Amino acid sequence: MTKKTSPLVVVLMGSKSDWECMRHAAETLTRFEVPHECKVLSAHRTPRETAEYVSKAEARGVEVIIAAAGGAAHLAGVAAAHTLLPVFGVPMESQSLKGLDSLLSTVQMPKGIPVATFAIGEAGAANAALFAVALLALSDAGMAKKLEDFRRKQTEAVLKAAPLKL
Ligand code: RP5
Repeated sequence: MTKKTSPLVVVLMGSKSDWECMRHAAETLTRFEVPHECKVLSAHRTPRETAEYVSKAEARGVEVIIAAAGGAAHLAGVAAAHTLLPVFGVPMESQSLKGLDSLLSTVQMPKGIPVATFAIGEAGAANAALFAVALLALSDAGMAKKLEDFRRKQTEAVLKAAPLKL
């Protein structure tokens, strides 16, 4: 977390083994000074604790839940079932199917309980955080300015790069 204020965004992950990837979400939130909390809870290994934690998030002032899991990745869907908050799913790359299993498990939510699903792995982790920033920026002019600056610098970096010799 960047500051000792209550978290606006939760980065939930199914296992400690997801952290190496999900730190890209946390680092992005830190860069934008978004108060956040990172938590390991599993839909199948700690089902009761997951339900309890997610159910209480909105009352704590959380506005977005980012949920990452791999394999039969039901964490984001389970989280979404226990809250009205927007849930962003990040599929983790898995050993056997390279994250295709995680992607399909996360994205293919039946009608009624949505999970906004991002790309597999690091890009998804960072983009889920950027999307959370965009959502917060709708009601926070300071955040909108930071996002604008980030986009501008990103564009400048591409344009400044040395031309490739093709
Ligand atoms: C999922 O199972 C986790 O989200 C993780 O991506 C995957 C493997 O977990 P570990 O066996 O490494 O704890 O629940």
